[in-house]
Amino acid sequence: MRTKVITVLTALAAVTATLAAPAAVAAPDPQTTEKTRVTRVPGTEGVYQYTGGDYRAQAWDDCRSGTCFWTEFEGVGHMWTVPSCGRHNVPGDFNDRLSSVWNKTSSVINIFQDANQGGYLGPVPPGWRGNLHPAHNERMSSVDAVCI
Ligand SMILES: [Ca+2]
Repeated sequence: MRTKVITVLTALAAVTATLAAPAAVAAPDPQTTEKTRVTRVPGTEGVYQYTGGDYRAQAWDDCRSGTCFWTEFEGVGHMWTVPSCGRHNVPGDFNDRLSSVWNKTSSVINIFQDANQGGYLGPVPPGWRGNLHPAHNERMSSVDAVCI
């Protein structure tokens, strides 16, 4: 079992950063900063579990490449990275729970409310980062990442 642990130091104030702003490293504040442990979940590719006192700390920076989805708004909570281009069902623990996304690829990611690409919700354009549309929040069950 391979475990990846990343230490994230973030101030709670970073959560209020605007969506349009580039990912910035907030200055650590000893009053509000705690260590967050990010652990790869075995058995499901691209799934990371956030634990620790500030598990809600902003996690945009943890999305290294590909397309990342989070279980809460503003890139916090648990993160799932789409494993490759093509069609994928959302892993079980994330089904109907995803709320924000960062598409770091150069292709469109189409999202669907049902498994196996049923019930098209809409596209996530290349480079787009932010919260899912309120009507799509916690409904997503599959994706189709366009291969280019
Ligand atoms: Ca669904």
